Amino acid sequence: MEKTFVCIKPDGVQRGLIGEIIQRFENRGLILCAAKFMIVSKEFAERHYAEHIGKPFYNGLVNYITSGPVFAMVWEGEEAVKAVRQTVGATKPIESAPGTIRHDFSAKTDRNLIHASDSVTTAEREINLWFEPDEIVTWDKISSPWVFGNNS
Ligand code: FUP
Repeated sequence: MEKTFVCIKPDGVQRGLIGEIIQRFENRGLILCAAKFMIVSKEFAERHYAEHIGKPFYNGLVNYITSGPVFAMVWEGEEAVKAVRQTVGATKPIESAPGTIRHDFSAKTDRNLIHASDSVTTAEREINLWFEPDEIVTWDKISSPWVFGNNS
């Protein structure tokens, strides 16, 4: 099954939304494989956001992600990258669909609460950046066949 990387940004942590966000992914039947509560250094933030270097919002973005603790996670499931992005919602909260995390809890792009990998390739890069292999737990969740099972 596919794995994806998710990070609850400092505003999500400060606003007490860790539990709510985890609940939404669990509700979809996704499987938690890794989790880490940490403060991101400037150097680490620059590696994570390397694709955005030079963009007008880059410095602010690095300041934002380093401004307090974050909660980093790996979630697994069929089409986990797409499923998580759908639950997270569009980058700009004002354009995100009702029912998504960004719609339901945020108001502007500078405080959009959460990061999620945008492709399988990005997910692999981000998981390897944020977690050591022995921090990732691959396990059989007994409810998974009731979520990801096939009728064949
Ligand atoms: P997303 O994948 O939805 O988190 O969005 P991007 O990877 O495109 O952007 C990463 C972060 O950069 C966003 F969460 C917020 C910030 N950003 C801006 O501040 N302004 C922009 O125009 C685009 C992104």
